[in-house]
Amino acid sequence: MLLLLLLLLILLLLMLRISKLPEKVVDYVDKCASICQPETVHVCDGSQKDQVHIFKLMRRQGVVRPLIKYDNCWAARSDPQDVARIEHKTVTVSTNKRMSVPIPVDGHKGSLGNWMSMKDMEIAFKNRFPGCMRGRTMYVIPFCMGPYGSPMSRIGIQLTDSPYIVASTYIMLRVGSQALEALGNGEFTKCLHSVGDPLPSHRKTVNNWPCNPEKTLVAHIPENNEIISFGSAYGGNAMLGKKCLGLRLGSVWARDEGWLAENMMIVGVTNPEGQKRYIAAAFPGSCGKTNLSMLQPTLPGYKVECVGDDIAWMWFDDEGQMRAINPQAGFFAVAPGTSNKTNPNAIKTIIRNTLFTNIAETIDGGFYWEGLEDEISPEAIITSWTGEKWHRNSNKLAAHSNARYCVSYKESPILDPNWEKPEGVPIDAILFGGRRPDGVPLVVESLDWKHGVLLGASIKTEPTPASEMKGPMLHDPFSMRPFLGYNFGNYLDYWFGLEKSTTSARPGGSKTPALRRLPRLFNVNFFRKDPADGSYLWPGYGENFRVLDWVCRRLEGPPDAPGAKKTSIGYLPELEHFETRGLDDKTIANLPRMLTVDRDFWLQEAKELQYFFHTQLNYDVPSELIRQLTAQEQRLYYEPMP
Ligand code: SPV
Ligand code: MN
Repeated sequence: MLLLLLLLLILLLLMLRISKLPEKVVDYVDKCASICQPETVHVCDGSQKDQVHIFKLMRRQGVVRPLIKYDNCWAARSDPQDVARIEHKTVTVSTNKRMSVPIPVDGHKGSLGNWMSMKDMEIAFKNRFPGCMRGRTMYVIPFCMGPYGSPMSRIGIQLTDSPYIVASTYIMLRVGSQALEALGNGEFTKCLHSVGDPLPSHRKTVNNWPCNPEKTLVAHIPENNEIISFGSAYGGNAMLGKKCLGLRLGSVWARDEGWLAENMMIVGVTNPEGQKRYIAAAFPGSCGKTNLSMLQPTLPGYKVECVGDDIAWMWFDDEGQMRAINPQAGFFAVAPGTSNKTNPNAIKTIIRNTLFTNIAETIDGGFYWEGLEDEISPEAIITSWTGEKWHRNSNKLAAHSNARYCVSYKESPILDPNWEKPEGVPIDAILFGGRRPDGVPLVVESLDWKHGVLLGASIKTEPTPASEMKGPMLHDPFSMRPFLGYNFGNYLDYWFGLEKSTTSARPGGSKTPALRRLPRLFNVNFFRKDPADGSYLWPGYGENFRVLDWVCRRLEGPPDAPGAKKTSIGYLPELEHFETRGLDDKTIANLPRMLTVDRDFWLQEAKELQYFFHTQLNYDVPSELIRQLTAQEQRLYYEPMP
């Protein structure tokens, strides 16, 4: 009897907490709770108290350990089977396959997205979710993507049984009561996540990191405004606001409503005269997007400030100016390679209030990973990400190559003062790029908008540790290959079409025609190698600022203004207009090689791109894309080389 009363009391308390939620949210929570059967439900209110509670709980459960060298920093180790985004188990679910993915030419495997039918999704759901949270707590995370008060911002409700995901989402997004206030009676994205390991566990839990790699599935259903994820607690598989809502659903809304949801960082660049420009850049993973967003310029008197390192939501305002907000509020960035040399601002950011995953640790409670060799004593005692004693001559990585730090933007010493402005920041240039050891110049400006879309569509790179993809150079158009929520051919057409459209379109925006002032489009390559010895021709990191400087100076005049030479592949910097003050002699000697057109390379590249677009996009290849590619090939054949 006493037990029954106690149970009733707990139920009443739970209902009271849940009843603070809007009715639609309560319905969603009720429905999912009755399927997943968690032991309890916990609503994340956004308070400091709630965040402290989650970390205490994780510590008690052995999910995190404190890194005592710093202030409120924590380290988690995942199950080694759950360390990255699982692209082949990431799907878009829709009633019509071609709406979601292009159908490749017979005999070719599609590489631009995976599709699942509604029916198969229903089966997959029934096979995974009933009872999946037994013995665990279901957390209700109301979150806002984008600054509060921005007409661009979106609300989601994530349900999850992973305290680690609660803690990470608290850092990455705007979470809690304020998100509920912003929601009011409006629509929200339903985000259901489970690690897929009900208690008692059916499998051996490793590192106190429950997961279910055999049954992992990350599904997006744009028609239902819904995301469903099972089996993984890792980053983009499990923080459903991030790539799932921010890009995959975001790109569908963007197409329907006339804006852009892109895999881009955003920075403000100020010159010594105080003139400021904002630039966005789309690079695939591990190409230095985060480093560029926090760059410490080597040129004196200049300043770079960070608006975003990962995702940009962009639109044209009523004056025709492109504007951008960062829908996220935290970094979830690759740790290895981050050091005082490569990214001093990141190191300053991650010594407080940071959650690390799969890093190595020093015995005095510090972080360690590949790239920090010169910043730590050779005698330091290090434990690797797998919990083993580690030495420099161990033949293993100390940290996992996709080890991450998760920290709020508020900790960044170079946060842009406008980063949370509801009206966003004005974008005047967009950079594309990847890791290209051969042929691709350090920087090139597109001949015009359509040629710029070709540059974006042609992004290729070496595979990143953030995905499970391995192998040679990968095509990653607009760096959106793993992140687009609809047919890639239609997406490229949409980009081409932005040039024509004159109406500013955004949710709640004016529909009066205004001529769009299109941002200028560039391709950059900081990873060119010397074929003779495989060494990089360009020093990278802080020196990449020289490229931003050239881009900013280009924005002061039309594309054919002095400072660049027109070539068949776009406008290349004239050497004397490229800032080389303070650059080392070897790099100065390498520059001409990095700023010329390698005709043979580009002719070969044209063939390879044609093959890729034709086989992958097939019926959905935009005619304009083929026109641009053919025109470039013709120019390479017939135009004199400068
Ligand atoms: C990326 O892979 O681009 C990320 C990390 O930002 S994840 O959240 O895992 O997608
Ligand atoms: Mn990313």
